Amino acid sequence: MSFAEEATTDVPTLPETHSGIPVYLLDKARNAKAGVFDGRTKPIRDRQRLPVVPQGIERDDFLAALEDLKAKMGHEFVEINDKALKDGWYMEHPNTHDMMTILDEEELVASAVVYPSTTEEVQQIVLWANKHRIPIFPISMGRNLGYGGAAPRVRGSVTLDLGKRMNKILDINPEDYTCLVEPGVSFYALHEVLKEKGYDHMWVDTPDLGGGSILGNTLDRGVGYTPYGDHWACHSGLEVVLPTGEIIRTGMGALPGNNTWQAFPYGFGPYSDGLFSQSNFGIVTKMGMTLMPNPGGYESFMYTFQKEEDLGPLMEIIRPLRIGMILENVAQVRHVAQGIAAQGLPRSKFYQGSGSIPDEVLHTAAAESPAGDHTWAYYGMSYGPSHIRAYKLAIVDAEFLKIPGAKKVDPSTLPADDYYFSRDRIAAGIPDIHELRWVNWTPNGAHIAFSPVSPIRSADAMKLFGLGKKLHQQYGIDFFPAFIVGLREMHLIVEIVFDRDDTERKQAAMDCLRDMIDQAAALGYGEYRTHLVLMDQVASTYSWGDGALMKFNERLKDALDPNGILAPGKSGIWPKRYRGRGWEMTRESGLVSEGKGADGL
Ligand code: EUG
Repeated sequence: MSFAEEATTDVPTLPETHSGIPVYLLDKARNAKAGVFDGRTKPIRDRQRLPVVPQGIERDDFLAALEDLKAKMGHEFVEINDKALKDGWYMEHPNTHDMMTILDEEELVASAVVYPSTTEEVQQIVLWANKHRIPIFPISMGRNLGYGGAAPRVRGSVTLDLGKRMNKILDINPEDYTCLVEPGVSFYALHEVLKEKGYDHMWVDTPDLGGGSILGNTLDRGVGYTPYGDHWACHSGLEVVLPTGEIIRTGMGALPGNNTWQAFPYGFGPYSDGLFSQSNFGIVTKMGMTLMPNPGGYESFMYTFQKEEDLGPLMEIIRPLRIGMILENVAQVRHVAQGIAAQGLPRSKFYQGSGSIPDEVLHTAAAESPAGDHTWAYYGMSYGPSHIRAYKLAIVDAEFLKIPGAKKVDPSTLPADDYYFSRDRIAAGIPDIHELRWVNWTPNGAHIAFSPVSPIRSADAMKLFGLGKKLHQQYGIDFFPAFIVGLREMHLIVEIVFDRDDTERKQAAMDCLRDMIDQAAALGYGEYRTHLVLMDQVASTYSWGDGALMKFNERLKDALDPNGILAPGKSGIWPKRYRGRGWEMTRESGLVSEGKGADGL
């Protein structure tokens, strides 16, 4: 199928497929799809690097092992990845590779994909991997876009697509406001089921795009935008298959017959859940999640600020209000550049030059946009009945308007498809697909994120903003920063949008990312999450005490996964068999992801 043919198929919906779009977003998704395929020039290419066999096993042994796996799982539930790589798009994404690849597209690819249907089948796969010493890489739904998508870190790993057949909402407790989900339940899906069941007293917190797995996003410590936006902090209880095949339940889940697994996250003894977050120490097959009570009313607000330097004083205003819960939700402070790009038009409509798009061009475009010219926009929401909101909103208004030139945007002046209304829905727990629009900025648009954490302070915001801007200009990349304000910290998310068929621009993006990571670390900032290709570098910045934390992680890895089969290299944690063989990706290793072999094979 050519991409032109792909473009004509309709968008899959829920519940027709677990990863589909809810019907209320179908038209929006169709438009998004048309936009994506309009800007696509990258052909579907024949594979150059077949067969894909993980290092350390002979091809024939590997094929025999796959036959063994098929016999265990059923032939139809094991697929060899030897066809042309189709990138698809957000709603029809691949599980074989990173659809937004920053490397050569055949670098980070699975050798095969297996579809387990139960925790016991996951256990069988793990035992199989140990027997044959084959690296496996679990994904929930594979939408970790900007951080590697569905791709494994080690080329030729066998991907466990958990979500395809493990996508049940196992429990919803309308009294405790909790649920228990499998890996294949998306934010879209849970939101739909809550509606269907008439549970409008409970909200699910959603990220910008709702197609991701709740379990996967939470394990990766992703964010959403209600007061429950820190997903990891809101989860309660895991079921995990360890790399040697044992199954455990954490927290209260360890107590047979308990009814508090989703209500009390800690249980008794060491709190183990953290070991399974952003790690390669286990495969999570069930997760408890808390749901937010419907606050009985809500109201979005948007303020704009004129100058780049307004960011500093704005942060000083936000911090006490946020910690004091007058600002109640995880808000975004967005740069106008991303606001312009979120209109969904290609960059060429605004500017044809090379180098970073000039500020004047952005301001000219902003002046013509419904919200008017600005540099920063704060999107927030106030919750509760109107008299409660009025109290909080008056404080926010008085404080924000202390910044000269600050404006409160009147939503009634905005068109119905304005980005504002997407933020409004998301902060009210209604998942959307609007955010995708800015990938149309370049042909074959893809994105990769730089995501450092800092306190909510003027000095920190200005340092990180300045560093990012300088390096983007140096590499001729458009700068899309957005601050996501947690409670006492913020995640700066810088999305580099690139043409994934343009080798030179991909190299520039990589160089810029590597410089940003190093220079931020030199100032004391580290990333909360990163792309597969940057994990070694980011892990190396967390080096206090002569790398004591990584040594600890490696000890755990060796104890829990002696054969080093589970997601080798994830978060920079390499099993013993791989260490000292050049598997780490660094500036020097360039765009090569593989080392030389694995010990004992
Ligand atoms: C966003 C994107 C992220 C992330 C947090 C928030 C939002 C973008 C790609 O990574 O980690 C608008």
